[in-house]
Amino acid sequence: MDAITQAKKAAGEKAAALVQPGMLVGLGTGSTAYWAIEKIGEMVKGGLNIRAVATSLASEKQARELGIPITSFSEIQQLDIDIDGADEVSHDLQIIKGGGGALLREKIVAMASRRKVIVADERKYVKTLGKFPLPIEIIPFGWELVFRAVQSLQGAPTLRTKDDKPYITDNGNYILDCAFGAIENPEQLHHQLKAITGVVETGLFINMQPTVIIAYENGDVKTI
Ligand code: ABF
Repeated sequence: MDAITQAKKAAGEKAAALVQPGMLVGLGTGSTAYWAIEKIGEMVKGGLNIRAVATSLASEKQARELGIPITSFSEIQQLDIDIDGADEVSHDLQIIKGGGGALLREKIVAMASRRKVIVADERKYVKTLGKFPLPIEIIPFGWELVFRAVQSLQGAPTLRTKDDKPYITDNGNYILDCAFGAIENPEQLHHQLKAITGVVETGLFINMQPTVIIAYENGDVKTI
């Protein structure tokens, strides 16, 4: 296992250790959250009694295969803890997510969680957001209008594709990856984007006061 994967695994497992009996847990998406779900699966096999809501069909499949009981917001009102990855985490704990295409369900789950835990390897921990192109989820109808509106905000958008066709999210929407460059005021940009008709959600997770677990290739794991 290479050093980055070992770091992701360490971060995911440290987050999983925060899960207590009886908790309602949000399960994130991506290769770091993957390790938290694996560890939680082991804990469930060992008798831990929890229920979970997954942030993607992929994470739900992984959880079910591990025997993690899955619930939904038709049965519960709030989650106790959400463990998820990130594409960038700024030093003032603002976050870009969505590289994995799951930003909408991730934000719904995060907003429904009392405690948000972000797990990431050191490469994701940055001074200022924006080196990673900001993903935004948009409605397919009239996507070209949203594309042009993002261009007018200097967002240099790209329609995300898969197998030469538009990438379709678990919710049936498209994603624009927007290269704004350094994002000095993420909250302002988030609201500017949300004001565009056809934008469903942005990958800017702002002012969520997350617990952030950063794992380093040298084996250190830091909780912020
Ligand atoms: C998901 O995890 C996405 O929001 C984010 O893009 C991704 C990070 O991926 P990884 O953990 O695989 O680096 O939450």
